[in-house]
Amino acid sequence: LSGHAGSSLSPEHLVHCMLDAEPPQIYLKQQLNKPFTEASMMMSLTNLADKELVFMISWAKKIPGFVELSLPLQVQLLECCWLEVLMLGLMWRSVDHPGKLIFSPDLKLNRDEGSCVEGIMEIFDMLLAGSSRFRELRLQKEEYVCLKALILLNSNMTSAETDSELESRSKLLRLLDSVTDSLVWAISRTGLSMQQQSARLAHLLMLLSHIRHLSNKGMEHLSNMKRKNVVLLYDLLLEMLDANTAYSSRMSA
Ligand code: AOE
Repeated sequence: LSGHAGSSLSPEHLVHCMLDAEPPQIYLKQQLNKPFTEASMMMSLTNLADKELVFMISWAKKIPGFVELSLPLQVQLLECCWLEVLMLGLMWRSVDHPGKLIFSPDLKLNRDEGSCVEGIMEIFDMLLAGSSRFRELRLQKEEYVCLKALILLNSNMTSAETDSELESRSKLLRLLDSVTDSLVWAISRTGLSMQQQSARLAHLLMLLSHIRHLSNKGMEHLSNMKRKNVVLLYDLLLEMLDANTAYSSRMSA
């Protein structure tokens, strides 16, 4: 029997599937007049994230073995990791644009543009630092798709397990192993010495802890934004009435 999860996918084939599962580029198609206000920037970002989350669900389902996990586990994994996955995607899109965050082809922001949203520059700086690190490491797309799947599959390692979830959990662990094999395979293509390959694996995996930290900071920031809702909602309503742009009700719920 092969050691790979669910099926007998080779590491190379799994990487191929994950490349195929990549979500499309998203355009905002709403040209808000710069300069941004706090409300208009948050509205654009929320609008973008809303669209991305729809594609994220399709992405997850295309990762071989994911839909074989129990539905509650699938939901739990996505709930835990969505901001990390968005952030890794953002860093990847920004990797060739030092000092800029490429949220979408029509929403490219530099750190100073974050000054209109309270507390966002600190997050921008951490995102830019992550992106620089990937640039420094010359992250390959094959490695990137493995890291993103690892974030998804590793996101709820701390959550309590029940007996009914034991089977799903062992499936999950096998899936994690096969994505890890894929990452090792992707690294092996770089033509580095064995020792350098091990060091690269360590560096890439250590970046995941930075991304988890960033996601926690981002969540904190988002909930602070939500607390300021009274002000924000008023501004949002004003702008909506003015520009007639659609926005998600989630931020104001
Ligand atoms: C990062 C990458 C990206 O592609 C888009 C965005 C947009 C907003 C950004 C964030 C980011 C980076 C961190 C920022 C944040 C705004 C403030 C924060 C800069 O500091 C994120 C906008 C998020 C809008 C909230 C949407 C609600 C999502 C709820 C998700 C959920 O509850 N479930 C169950 C997940 C469903 C899984 C698919």
